Amino acid sequence: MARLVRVGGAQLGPIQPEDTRAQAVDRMIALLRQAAGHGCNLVVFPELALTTFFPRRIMQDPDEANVYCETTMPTPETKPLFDEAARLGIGFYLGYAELAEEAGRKLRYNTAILVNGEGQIVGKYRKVHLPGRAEPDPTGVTKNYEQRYFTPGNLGFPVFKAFGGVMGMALCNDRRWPETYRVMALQGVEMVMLGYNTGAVRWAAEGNRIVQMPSHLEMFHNHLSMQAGAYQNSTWVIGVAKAGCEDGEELMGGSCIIAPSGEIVALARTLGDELIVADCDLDAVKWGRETYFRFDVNRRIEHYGLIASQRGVIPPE
Ligand code: CDV
Repeated sequence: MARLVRVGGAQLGPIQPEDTRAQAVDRMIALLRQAAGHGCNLVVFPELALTTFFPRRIMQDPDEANVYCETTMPTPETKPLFDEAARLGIGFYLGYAELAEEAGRKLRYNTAILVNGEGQIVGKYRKVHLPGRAEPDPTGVTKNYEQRYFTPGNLGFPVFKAFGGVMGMALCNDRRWPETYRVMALQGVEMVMLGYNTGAVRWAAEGNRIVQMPSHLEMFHNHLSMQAGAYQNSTWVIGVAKAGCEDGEELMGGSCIIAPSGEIVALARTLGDELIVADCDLDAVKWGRETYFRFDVNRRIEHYGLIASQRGVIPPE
C-alpha cells in the first residue's frame, strides 16, 4: 500500500511593504481552500510568507526589523489560517520571521513551522545558511541582508514523524547546500519542504562596473540544487517561492514538487498566487535507498580522506 500525501505547493505573488499580515493570511486561506478542493493533506507556503521580504533593505538599527517578526505562533493575525486549516483537516508549512528570547537576549530567526491537520505545531526549523551581508554594500548590488537581521538557526536539521512519514524543513539558501538534504536523509527524511525568496536577476560588481549575471542561471540553479538534493538523497522536495515584483525586486517563481528520482512532477506557471498539486508516495524514497544510495553500505566516509585542515596544504613539487 502506497503512503500517499497529496501536497499543495502554495506559491505567493509579491507582498508589498504596505501589505498587512491579515491580507497575506487571507490570500493563504484562499489557497488552502483551493487545496482542500483538490483533496490535499498538506500545503507548503514560502519563506517569510507573512510579510514582504524585509531583509532586502538595510535598516540603520537591525532591531527595526522586529516589526516584521512574530514572538509567538499562532498570532492573532495567523490564527484564522490555523483555524481554517484545522477545519479543512490540512496541515501546513509556514515560513516567518521569529523574535525569540534566549538567556535574556532577543534574537531573530528565519523560521519555518510544520502544523498538523489538527492545527498543532509539530515541528520547527530555523534557517542555518543565512546569505547576504551584515554591513552596507558600497557597490549597492546586494539585495540580501539576512546576516544583519538574523541569527543562524540553532535547531540543526531535525526531522519529524508526521503525515505518515518522516518530514524535514529547510529555507531558501539552504537548498544550495548538499549538507541540508544529507543531514536529514541520514535521519530518514522522506519529504523536505522548503520556502524561498530569490531574485530573478542578480548583479555583481566587477571592478568599478556593475554587471548583470546571466539570468537563465538563476532558475537553472534553483531547480538544479533541489533536484540534486532530491535525487542524491532519494527524498521528495517541495520548493515554494514568493514570486513577482516585490518592493522593486523581481522574485523568481518556479515553485515545484520534485520526486525522489529528481524529476519535477509539478511546476508553477505564473509569478502570482498559484497552487501546484502532486500525489507524493512516501514509499517512492525506498527505490533510491535500496539501489544507488544505500547509506549504510555504499557511503564510506572512512575512505573519503582527511579534510584539508587536517591534511595541511600539499606543498608544490
Ligand atoms: N532568501 C534567500 O536565502 N535568498 C538567497 C539569495 C540571496 C542567494 C537564495 O539562495 O536564493
